[in-house]
Amino acid sequence: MDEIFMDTRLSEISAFLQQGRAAKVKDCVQQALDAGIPPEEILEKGLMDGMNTVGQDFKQNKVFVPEVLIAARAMTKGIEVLRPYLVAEGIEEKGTVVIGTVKGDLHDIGKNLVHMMMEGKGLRVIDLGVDVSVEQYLDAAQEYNADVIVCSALLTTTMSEMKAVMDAVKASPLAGKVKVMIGGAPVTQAYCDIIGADCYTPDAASAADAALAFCMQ
Ligand code: B1M
Repeated sequence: MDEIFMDTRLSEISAFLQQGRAAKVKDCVQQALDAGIPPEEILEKGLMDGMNTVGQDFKQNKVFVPEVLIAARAMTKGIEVLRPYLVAEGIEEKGTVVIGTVKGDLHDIGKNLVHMMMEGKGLRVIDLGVDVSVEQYLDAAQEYNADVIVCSALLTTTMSEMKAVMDAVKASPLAGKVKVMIGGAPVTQAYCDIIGADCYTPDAASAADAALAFCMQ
């Protein structure tokens, strides 16, 4: 494929996302797919590129919460179009994952991507949504006989909830049976080591690989 053509299409998606133009983002993502641009490229160089720019602008007070929210909605619309291309349908389930964004945290775009990539690997994903308490993670893990609990956090102020989940799992009958994976923009391998979680991954694709590996153990 012509690289200039591809870069132009992806820059267009990024720009429309930054402007919060959901319908345009949706159309452009579909057009890019129809033109044969790989879904992973559309996700990373189109949608995520746009959202990263919005994040930087937000940090520098160039845009504010309403604009960020509108951009986030546009991103969700774009991801909806990509979903069938990223998730393989009708494959045998290889394990069960309970996922959620930790208590106090309402960011869900990254968590939804992790969800989608894990489904794409043939995992059954129980999504508890956002603002998930320690008890909700543990109850769901028990109810669905989960292999893995996945915690996402986007705020430095909510990361400590991951330690609370870890401590609760260690003190419960799930200890040794369920793996706890953590991730999200402020989370690091060093933090994972400190709280004794089983795994940290920086992105959704590697989270899906790691969860699958735990389920196949
Ligand atoms: Co918020 N926000 N936000 N926000 N927001 C950030 C996170 C921030 C970094 C912006 C900034 O200052 N530059 C900042 C946090 C600062 C900090 O804590 N250090 C921030 C802030 C301050 C806030 C509020 C406090 C603002 C306010 O009200 N004054 C508020 C908090 C609300 C709350 O949660 N209680 C708030 C609100 C919002 C919106 C509601 C407007 C909206 C969220 C909408 C939604 O999610 N439905 C929003 C958004 C969109 C952002 C930014 C701009 C983008 C986040 C995003 O969706 N990125 C963000 C800035 C940024 O991150 N650049 C920001 C795209 C997404 C694909 O990436 O979620 O990182 P991400 O996921 C990645 C990886 O992290 C990883 O995989 C994904 C891709 O591969 N990953 C995992 C995620 N979870 C994983 C779990 C895993 C593994 C990997 O488990 C194994």
